[in-house]
Amino acid sequence: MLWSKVEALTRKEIEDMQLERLKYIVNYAYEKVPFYRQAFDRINLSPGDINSLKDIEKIPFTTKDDLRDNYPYGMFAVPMKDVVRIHASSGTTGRPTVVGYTRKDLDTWSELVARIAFMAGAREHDIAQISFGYGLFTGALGLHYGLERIGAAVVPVSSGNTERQINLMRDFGTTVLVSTPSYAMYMAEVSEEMGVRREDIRLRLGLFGAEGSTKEMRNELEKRWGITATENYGLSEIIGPGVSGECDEKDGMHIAEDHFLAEIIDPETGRKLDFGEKGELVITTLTKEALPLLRYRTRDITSLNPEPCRCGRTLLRMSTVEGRSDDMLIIRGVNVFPSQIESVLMNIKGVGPHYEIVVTKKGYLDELTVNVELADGEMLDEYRRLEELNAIIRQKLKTVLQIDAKVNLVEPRSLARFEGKARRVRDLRK
Ligand code: DLL
Repeated sequence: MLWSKVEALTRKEIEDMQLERLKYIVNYAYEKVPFYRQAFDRINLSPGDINSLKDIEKIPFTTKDDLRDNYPYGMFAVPMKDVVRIHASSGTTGRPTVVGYTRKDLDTWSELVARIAFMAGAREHDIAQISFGYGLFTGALGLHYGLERIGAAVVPVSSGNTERQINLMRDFGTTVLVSTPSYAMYMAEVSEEMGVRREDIRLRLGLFGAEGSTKEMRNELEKRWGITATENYGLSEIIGPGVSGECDEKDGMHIAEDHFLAEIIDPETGRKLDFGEKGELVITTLTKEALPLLRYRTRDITSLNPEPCRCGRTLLRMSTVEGRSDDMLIIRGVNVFPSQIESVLMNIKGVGPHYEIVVTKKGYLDELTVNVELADGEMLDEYRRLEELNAIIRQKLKTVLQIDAKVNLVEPRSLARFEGKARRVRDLRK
């Protein structure tokens, strides 16, 4: 079942709609945002030069630095009297990225989150526990209003206080869990420790997002909770959650193409890549009022699939994000994504889903260390089995990454747990 007819338009229909909206938004951004006027004027580009979807390639990219340079409201296209909500993403360094919404933007946002939640299987009879942190982060309020729009009963518990989360989940009969995948994993562990029985929990669906997770990690979440685990994607700059999400086929995340035009580029050269090719996702907002962004570089690495889905939807699907281009580690000259390491670990029996990646420098040489928790702590007493397991992991990592890694098998529950976005990489080289 579709939430909206737009989800099953033909490619021609969706592209016609996109072109019309693209022309409008380019004009709008040029007229209302000095940053864009200058960027166009600098290269002698006029909004009237955009007459086909391909013409978008004439437009320069927008980056996170542009938003930071215009902190806080410099890229807004409307006066503050028309802004009704502000969010921000903290980032690890420097100024936060500030985003604004008009009333219409909020309406679009709720609609798009409703769409991805419905697509994943959420319905009006559901009880949805939002375990994202409420605040400037777009995750909690985004899912909150989207799920309300579907008619689900929203429980705005926020993140943290994990035992309480589990108690509420049991007592309130939560059926849909909204959180990061890493927090859902942590919650599963706490629930097991509390001795909560499966039959006392009614959870059936996970809406997971805001950070990368491998298919293997989501399979593990399905097993532990006895649920369907879906993932969805978004970023504050573009709107927050609601940019794309999986349907119940769980074979790529359908992009809301009526509101966002997606491209894939080579992050090194900026050259546009074809369907199926892996590169950096670039998004143009087609309908945003407060903060229109043209060709925004998300830094997220993915690919696009135009094949209609078995679910009947025709919206482009983006693959699970492999990582952010700025998360990519270069170790002894080799590109390594943390997600590759996660995939390897999740396929090995005997280790759990909690791990940490540490990169150091010894002399001139980079060293990669992977700390991973044993599933069963008793193994620590059996030197030979430990050595065998360690050798297997090292060998599999080497096959996938092409470099040697040091592996430490550590006690269950000894590594950090996360209530929001996980931070699994420590790069100590700088
Ligand atoms: O994380 C928006 C969101 C909230 C999406 C809740 C889904 C659910 P930011 O805090 O601005 O916004 O972070 C955006 O998070 O550029 C990606 O690098 C990463 N990210 C978000 N969803 C996924 C995902 C929200 N499904 C940044 N897979 C993005 C991988 C994701 N990375």
